Amino acid sequence: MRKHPAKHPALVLAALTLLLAATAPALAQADSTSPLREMDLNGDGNIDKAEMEKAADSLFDRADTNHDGMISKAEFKATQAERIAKADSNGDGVINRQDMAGRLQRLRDR
Ligand SMILES: [Ca+2]
Ligand SMILES: [Ca+2]
Repeated sequence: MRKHPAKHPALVLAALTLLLAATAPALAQADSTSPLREMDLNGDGNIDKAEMEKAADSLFDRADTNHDGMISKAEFKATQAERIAKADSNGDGVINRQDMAGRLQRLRDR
């Protein structure tokens, strides 16, 4: 029998890490064109608990590619690899400051 995700601290930590990794650029660049606006469903300029939970659910669902209700180590690694690939503009497998600045700019331009 599988453990419920809430009873598995490593999975909860993994989900929170995914959420923070996804929202940190948005929170750092909170302007009218940032992904923060996408999270702000009622447009009040703030992210309330319900909006954060919805964003977390969305991220969780994207990472849980086999839809078993849990993020496995492989799914977590795949999600992180996808994030690195999106930011790694020159394809050298690492993220430098220039890559990060470019990624933030692309998020702002969405
Ligand atoms: Ca809001
Ligand atoms: Ca899964």
